[in-house]
Amino acid sequence: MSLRDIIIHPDPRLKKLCAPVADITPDLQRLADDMLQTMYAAPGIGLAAPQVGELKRLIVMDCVKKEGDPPRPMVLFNPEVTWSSEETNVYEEGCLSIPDQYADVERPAEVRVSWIDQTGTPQEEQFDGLWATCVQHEIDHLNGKLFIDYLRPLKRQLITRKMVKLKREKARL
Ligand code: K1U
Ligand code: ZN
Repeated sequence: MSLRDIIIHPDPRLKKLCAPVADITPDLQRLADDMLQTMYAAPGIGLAAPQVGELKRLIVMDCVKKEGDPPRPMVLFNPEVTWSSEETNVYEEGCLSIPDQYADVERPAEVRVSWIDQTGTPQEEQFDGLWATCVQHEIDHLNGKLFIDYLRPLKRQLITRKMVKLKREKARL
């Protein structure tokens, strides 16, 4: 297993539609393991393949919050929202590709999601709370959408300018 570099916005790879995965090959299983390790190290509660430069429909997440509760690392290939609740939730979201920036985003409070797991088995589950927010945030990444795309243009531009400055400073080091 190895840590992958997380791509920082703005970057054209974060705006692309990712391709579905055909078979769960050993290379894809390794990518999923690397992504989980990268997510836990960041630390984060989710990560999508395009954030590490792989334009494939793969996300990982673990939204277990309570200290002492066992971790629940999840690997989702080709995740699809099959049902969304009318009821919505507002959650202050962050993104590992947009460090230190947070904003309220409104999304369906509950979603049902189908996917293929790491063994190639189809799965379907209903998510609520932080899990629902996170899985929608990660699936958005697979469609080239970032949480700042839900914000007013002025706020989005402000955050993007801050990220351009951050990337320039990092490149100088
Ligand atoms: O996709 C990502 O960039 C990961 C992102 C997921 C996410 C966070 C909040 C709402 C929706 C989706 C993160 O993990 S940002 C870091 C974060 O939220 C966190 C980090 C440490 C402990 C708890 C949360
Ligand atoms: Zn994100």
